[in-house]
Amino acid sequence: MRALFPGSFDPVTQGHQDVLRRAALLFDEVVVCVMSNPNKSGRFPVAERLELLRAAATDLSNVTVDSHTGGLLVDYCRDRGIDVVIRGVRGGADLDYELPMARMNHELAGVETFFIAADPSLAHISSTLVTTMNQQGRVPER
Ligand code: COD
Repeated sequence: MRALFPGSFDPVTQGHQDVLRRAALLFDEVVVCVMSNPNKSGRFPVAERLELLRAAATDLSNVTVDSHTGGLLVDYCRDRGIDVVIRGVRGGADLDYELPMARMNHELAGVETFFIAADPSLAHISSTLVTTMNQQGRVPER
């Protein structure tokens, strides 16, 4: 079965990579796709996000990298015969955000959402935190 892991990936983090690696073990094919979240103003150009994603996915042979910045996620799925969307869940706030989208994607196109629980050691990592640390020239010790 083919699955889509959509995100802003602005930039891709260890948390995203962990979800991607675990999804790649479960599904025949995973498309990881940079999409635009209207609630977030982009930090990195899409081309740069794609480059970082490709580097993160080099050792995952069943993963392909793509971008889609116009139209709905369900249209992307429908056009490519994708029935499952993968999302990572760090905690309750993620679920509150994800559940209405999951229900809507199912209602609109029968697309199911597969939730992967964040690794507790990576659950605090976000693109925003990583960017702030990098801007300050700081690298986490582990
Ligand atoms: N550990 C585990 N999972 C994590 C971690 C972590 N440390 N950090 C992030 N994640 C998960 C997130 O919960 C999410 O599931 C996924 O990784 C991607 O995260 P982000 O922050 O890069 O991406 P989002 O959440 O901003 O997603 C952007 C989308 C556009 C995909 C989303 O907003 C969406 O699906 N919108 C629906 C509207 C639509 O159809 N858009 C289409 C635009 S073309």
